[in-house]
Amino acid sequence: MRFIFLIFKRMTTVNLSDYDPGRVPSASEIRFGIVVSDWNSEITMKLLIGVINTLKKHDAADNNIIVKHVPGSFELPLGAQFIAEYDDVDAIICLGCVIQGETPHFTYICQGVTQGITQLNLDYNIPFVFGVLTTANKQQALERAGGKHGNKGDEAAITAIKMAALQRQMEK
Ligand code: DLZ
Repeated sequence: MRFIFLIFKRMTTVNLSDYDPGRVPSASEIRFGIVVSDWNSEITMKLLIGVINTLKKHDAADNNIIVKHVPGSFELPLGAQFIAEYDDVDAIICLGCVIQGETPHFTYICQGVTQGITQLNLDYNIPFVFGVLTTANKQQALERAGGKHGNKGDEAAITAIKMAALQRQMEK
């Protein structure tokens, strides 16, 4: 009975950043681009801090991390493409926060950014990581940007490291 309760408690209090990332390769030789949306900047700055802290925790060098800002999440794919075209990076992390409003705008922005980032992953030979929160309200976003559900930025950073390392491993 206690076992079932513990499983249930675990399911109801899951922290998104508690997942076991397994072995994370060193990021010391990896160059990262980060493109961050200024819309809902209170949230996106927290995601950015999560990404940078996690990259550094895995030995990324300061001068191997470049950060570019775009106005909103809809601009993330093009901002990421600019980095891919004009900078020399191994992985690009896209950070944004789309909060549902009263109109279908939310749906269109989410579709645009999701399809845009998916397309970039297939068009370029480097990973573009989807670090975009899509939430019903600001509270849900705060909970996923360093709150009770962890920081989505941490996960995005781990994904970028792993995918860049995989690419290097494959090209050898
Ligand atoms: C216009 C808009 C709205 C209503 N909501 C958001 C949002 O919740 N999160 C976000 O990142 N951006 C939002 N935007 C701005 C769009 O992403 C985009 O910047 C504008 O439509 C201009 O292309």
